[in-house]
Amino acid sequence: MASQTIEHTGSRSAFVTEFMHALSEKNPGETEFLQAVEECIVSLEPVLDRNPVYRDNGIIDRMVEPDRILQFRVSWMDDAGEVHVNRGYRVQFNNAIGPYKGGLRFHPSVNQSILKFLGFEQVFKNSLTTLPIGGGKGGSDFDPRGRSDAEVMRFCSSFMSELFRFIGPDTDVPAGDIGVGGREIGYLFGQYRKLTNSFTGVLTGRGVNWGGSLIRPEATGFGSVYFAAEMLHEQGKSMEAMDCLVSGSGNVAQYTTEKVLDLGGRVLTMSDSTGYIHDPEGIDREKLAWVMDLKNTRRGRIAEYVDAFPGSTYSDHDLTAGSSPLWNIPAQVAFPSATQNEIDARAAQTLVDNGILAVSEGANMPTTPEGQAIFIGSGVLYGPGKAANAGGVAVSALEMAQSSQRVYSSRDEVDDRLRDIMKRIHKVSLDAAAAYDVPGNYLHGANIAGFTKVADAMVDQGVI
Ligand code: NDP
Ligand code: 2IT
Repeated sequence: MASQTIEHTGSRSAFVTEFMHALSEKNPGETEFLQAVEECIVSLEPVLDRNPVYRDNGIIDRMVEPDRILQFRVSWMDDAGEVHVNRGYRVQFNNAIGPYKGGLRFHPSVNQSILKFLGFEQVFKNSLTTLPIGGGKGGSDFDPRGRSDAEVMRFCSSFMSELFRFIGPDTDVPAGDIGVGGREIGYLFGQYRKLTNSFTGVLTGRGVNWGGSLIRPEATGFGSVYFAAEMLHEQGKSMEAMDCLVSGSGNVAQYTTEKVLDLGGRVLTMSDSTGYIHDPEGIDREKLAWVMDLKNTRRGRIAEYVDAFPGSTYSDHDLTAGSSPLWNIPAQVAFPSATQNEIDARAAQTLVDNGILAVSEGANMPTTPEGQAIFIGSGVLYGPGKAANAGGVAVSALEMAQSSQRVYSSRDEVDDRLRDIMKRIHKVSLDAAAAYDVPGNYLHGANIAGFTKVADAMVDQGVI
């Protein structure tokens, strides 16, 4: 297995220490944002040393400051007539290589730090796709769980009544993320269309009858498995007969499971924020179809799986106390596909002790810095989120192109392009890692490759 090295917290260089100190003074309490930036700065220090033009142009200082952050009130009425007030955001991070592009997250944990970390990472991820899209992220602390369709519709209409003035098909193109799927994109698009009297590609992840691209719902999960398959291929292995752990049971987790089955692997687990299921026989296509109906139509909880499929077990997990015991189950490939920091050092060490070969991150920043160091130090094939889950936004960019041209591509055409894009991301990440003397280190490689294109565009376009 390729040797991988990483400097990490504890052995920070003077440059990283000084930079992070100044950044945390300026952004107090924004722990997720600071975590995302530190990871990149560690990767990028050798790039700055080798290319003085980036320091001369203040590229890093400019890249860690979003172009703008929009924050607004979202008022809406529930089915009982009670008024609720939530906070809405859009972080427009960087549009040096294309319109701001990135998802909307509706979850009670949403705050400025989380959206800044997601927006910052999106800039690098979108650059890696090779498509012309800048980075942004948005959302609200609204919790769609347990709300009726009518309540979700009223919330989305109110959210878009404010957001619409800041976005547009050539300006900023939101999409889904946690808590925002096809239903929410529909309500948001309907309100945008009404307010602007226009039908444009202002949101991606639309229904196929109203401008959406085939394969967009599948793209993040499919892409994450394609990335894992590429990493394994590099070592002369394949997904065939691999036992896999998947966390989450939402959009990314569902289509990760489908693609693992397509490639001959076996998925043993799925989860939600309250617990996880373990099915030692594997989640087959019939069981997956049941999960999709449960989560997407009936909007139920994963605990119900064990009633439908005897032989499986369900356990509650308390995620405030550390990572889920899901990661204690022996397997060869892990697909964290729920949320940030879901794999801590203890879970990473357990996965390593149990012989994990590869980790492909469907979620954004699901592994803590300590967990990353354990994976990389142990020679695990570690595919960081901004590379491994870039398939979703890549197909979003294809959807934007289809909308502009008013054409539609077939399922196979989009899937072929997705597979090619994931292969290319894998290759440029490996090439960048080799060029900076950290062969096989996908984390550094993805950060460096994603950075270079945006940084060069910023140099070309002057200090603005
Ligand atoms: P969904 O809302 O469809 O599903 C999210 C899943 O994760 C649910 O099972 C949810 O459980 C679980 N989850 C959410 N928050 C937490 C939490 N704090 N602790 C434990 N479990 C949690 O979202 P997606 O599948 O779209 O997103 C999953 C991850 O993938 C996120 O990190 C997202 O940023 C990332 N991603 C998504 C892309 C996309 O195209 N959708 C693209 C690239 C990355 P519960 O129902 O209990 O909340
Ligand atoms: O994190 C992500 O890349 C997404 N949530 C998808 C963004 C998009 O614009 O498709």
